[in-house]
Amino acid sequence: MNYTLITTLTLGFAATAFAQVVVDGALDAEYGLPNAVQNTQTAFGDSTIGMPDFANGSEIDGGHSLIADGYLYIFLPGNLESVFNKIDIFIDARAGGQNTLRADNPDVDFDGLNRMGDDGTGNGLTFDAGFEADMWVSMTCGGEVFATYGSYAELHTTGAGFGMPVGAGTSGEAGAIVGKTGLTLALDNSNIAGVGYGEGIGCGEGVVTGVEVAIPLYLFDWDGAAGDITSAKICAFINNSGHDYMSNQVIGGLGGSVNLGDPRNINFDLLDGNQFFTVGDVAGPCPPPTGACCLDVSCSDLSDADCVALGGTYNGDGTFCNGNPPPCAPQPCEGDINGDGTVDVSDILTVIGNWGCTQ
Ligand SMILES: [Ca+2]
Ligand SMILES: [Ca+2]
Ligand SMILES: [Ca+2]
Ligand SMILES: [Ca+2]
Repeated sequence: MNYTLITTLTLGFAATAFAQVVVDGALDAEYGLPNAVQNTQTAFGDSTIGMPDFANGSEIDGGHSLIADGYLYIFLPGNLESVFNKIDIFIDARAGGQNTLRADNPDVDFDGLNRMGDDGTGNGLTFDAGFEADMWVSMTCGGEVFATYGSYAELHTTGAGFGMPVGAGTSGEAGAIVGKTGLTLALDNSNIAGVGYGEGIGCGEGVVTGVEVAIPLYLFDWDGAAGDITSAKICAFINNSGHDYMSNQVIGGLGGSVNLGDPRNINFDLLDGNQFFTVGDVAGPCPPPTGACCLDVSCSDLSDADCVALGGTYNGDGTFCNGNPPPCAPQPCEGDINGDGTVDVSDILTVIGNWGCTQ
């Protein structure tokens, strides 16, 4: 085999390298500024491992998108915990579709898509008004030998579209999942920055690794009626392994929130702000964690010094101006019966002195 032929074959099989964007789980310059930035800490764990494959937490720190070369590229910085957490991505890119997920969509990923749909009682995951999803793409990862898996399905207005597993992979460009349709997914789980653990206000700015997807635009045109796709709306969130417990990692963000729970009971239209972003959007700055320690907002991202810098007034006795303990306040000792800050013999004597007492 001569060199020219080897080169041709190599290029021919480098299916994850597109003209502009490399689908590898890392941010490309072509994406430009983020369309959305996460504003909520993650209650699904803050990953600290820093490896491209395994992660011990999930978060979506922002959203980037680009339409070029016949593809819709989506880049979602953050982490996907390698316990088969799911990232569910819904795309509204053509007329029609589903504002509330139906129950007769394709059975893909152990029927995980329909697990989010109407169970026959009139529920079903509902998007913001005007967002009518036309496609679902999902990725998961885990296993003793690390692997990633992708799924996708069409979401027809009347249900019963086409769907299929996209395939399996690992991490980075070499581990990208390249489907028979050309749909490509990649993961780089290296991030240890972005939002921290919690349910309060967070900031996902500056994260450059995560989940990356390239969707050939022709996949939206199953009936010849899609027309030119010049923009698309994207809603993405982290879900648990059965697609049946949504985290608080939704993009656009929730502005501080607990995990949302069963997806089929969620109506994004009832939640503040847009739980989606649009190609071409420019994200605003992260919300300042204004007076976090004085507003009863969870502030696990903040040190005592941060809280003082934000205007909190430390009283010097373990409390802030509104009586809240600072985030790093020492916790009461278990066994400190008399509350003097020390577990010692006086606590035992207190117990003995009350021996036999019944309420
Ligand atoms: Ca990339
Ligand atoms: Ca649509
Ligand atoms: Ca993080
Ligand atoms: Ca909303």
